[in-house]
Amino acid sequence: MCQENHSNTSAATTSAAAASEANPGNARKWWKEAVVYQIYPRSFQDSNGDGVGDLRGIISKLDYVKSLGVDVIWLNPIYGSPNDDNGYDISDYRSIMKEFGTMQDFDELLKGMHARGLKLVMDLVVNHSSDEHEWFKQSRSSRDNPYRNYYHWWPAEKGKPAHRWSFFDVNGDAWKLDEKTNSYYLHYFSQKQPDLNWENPKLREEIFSMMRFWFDKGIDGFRMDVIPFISKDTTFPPLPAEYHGDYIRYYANGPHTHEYLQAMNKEVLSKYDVMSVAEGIGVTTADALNYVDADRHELNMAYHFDGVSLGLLPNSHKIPDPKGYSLVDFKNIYSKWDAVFAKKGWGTIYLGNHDQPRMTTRWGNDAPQWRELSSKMLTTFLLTMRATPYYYAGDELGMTNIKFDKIEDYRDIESLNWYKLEKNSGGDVQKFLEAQKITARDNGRTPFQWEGTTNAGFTTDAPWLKVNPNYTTVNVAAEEKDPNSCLNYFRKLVNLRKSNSVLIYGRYTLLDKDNPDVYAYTRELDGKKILVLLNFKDKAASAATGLDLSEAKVLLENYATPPSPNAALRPYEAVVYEW
Ligand code: TEU
Ligand code: CA
Repeated sequence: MCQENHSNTSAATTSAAAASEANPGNARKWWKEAVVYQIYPRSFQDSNGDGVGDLRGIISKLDYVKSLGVDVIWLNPIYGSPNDDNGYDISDYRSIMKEFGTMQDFDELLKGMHARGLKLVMDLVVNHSSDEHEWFKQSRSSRDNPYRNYYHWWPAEKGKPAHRWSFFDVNGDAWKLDEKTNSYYLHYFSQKQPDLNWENPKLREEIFSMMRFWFDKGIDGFRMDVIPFISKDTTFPPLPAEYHGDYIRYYANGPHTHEYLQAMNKEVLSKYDVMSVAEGIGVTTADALNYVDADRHELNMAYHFDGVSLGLLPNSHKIPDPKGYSLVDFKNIYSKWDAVFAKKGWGTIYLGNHDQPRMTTRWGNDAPQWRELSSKMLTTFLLTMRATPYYYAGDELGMTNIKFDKIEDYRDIESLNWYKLEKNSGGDVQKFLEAQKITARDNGRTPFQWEGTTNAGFTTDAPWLKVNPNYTTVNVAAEEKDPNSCLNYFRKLVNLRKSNSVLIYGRYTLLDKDNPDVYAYTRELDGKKILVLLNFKDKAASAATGLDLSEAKVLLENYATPPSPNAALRPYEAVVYEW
């Protein structure tokens, strides 16, 4: 639900609107024209009845994925891992996690994707490895082991190193004392995810060699996990005052990040026709082009966190603001990011992924009467902006948060450790659990809902994470039969985007910027003009676009009956006009 809240960033919108006098001639690339569909392998389809999704399960669903009209599949990590963080703790970068299958299964999956004209982007998780990786086993065994400097160590006799904040540690402490060599090692994430030392050229070469291994197998790109964090000032000074306690910003501004990414591009990426996208944590509009300006020969795209962080209380464990979020702020954020890439670089756009709750719950309205309409409205936003859409599997069905009541139902280390941290520090665990119903990552990781049968057709065994009870109505089988379903709306919208390059490359202009209910914007290219109207509220609302729509043509609309051009928009109404 969103709440009116006039922010003081309207000036930014004006400059953003002015600045987005885009150079529609941005160089055309396949990855700019693609729709990316993200599959969380653990939750997509279980082929062998162990309750965990796997590669053969994905193989069995490739025709479904193809039927969506998408072009690229982003697969979350499938490498050898003890799954402390569901595969984001890699113990063998050149093998397939045993729960997910074998390298032969992978080869068949890749072949099946390519045979259908689908590209595969894998997850590159190289800020850290698992503590069960051979490198770390060697590194921690002695101070003079050849692998010692593959990680960041601090000899205990020098005293405790300056504080570093950890995302997942139950004490928020990113330094762990390792008895064997009486030294601390650094882990921005869990204790089982030690940070790799990118200042070591041997480690960099190991990573580049591993990347070549996968590119030589034929994959089409990498999504790069927390890649802005890879370079560290290894003197580990106290957090510089100018960061005002913002560790994430400090982590993202390491001394050699861009040097290493330029080396990665020169030595690996530039040798293949592949795409690269940074998980741009800690990256702001001020430094985004440093990563994706094509003239810098680093990466192609980055995704930001400004949008998905909106409406959360600051310095909290993702506690939603009781006032909800301001649509005016939402519009400003996505408008300013469009302006960043008006002339150089290229943007991405997403609302859902494996780290996010379901977009319909977080940004729309998952009440039964509004679920479908608001889901289609949000999908319209994602597929009509000037950026490559990263669309999360299940959102095409209008899947929603499962909203667990008990901590015992959670599996995500983030929720489990934050709960312990709250409990140990005397925090309000009930308030935390209430907030997790809206923002916890596990809400986006519940099994994909294929059918209205047991476990939604995801598995024949007990699923690793509970299935949302609404699977009986929210599922592929039911939605295939309904021409007005979220699923079929998604297909129409993908087709609309891909058959109208104005929706890909066209200049974006925000209209009626202070409207607290409606997001209105135009896209223009070579004389083609599109108007998108999105009512983000559960009530009628109008937009002052200043445009004469009497001759406008409705290209797509999320209600069964056509809109009245001069009447107010109906609740959660989305309309795409050509005018
Ligand atoms: O995410 C980075 C990250 O910080 C997220 O965990 C997210 O910002 C966090 O949930 C905010 O509370 C990447 C991966 O996408 C995530 O799944 C991993 O857990 C993390 O890195 C460590 O690899
Ligand atoms: Ca399985």
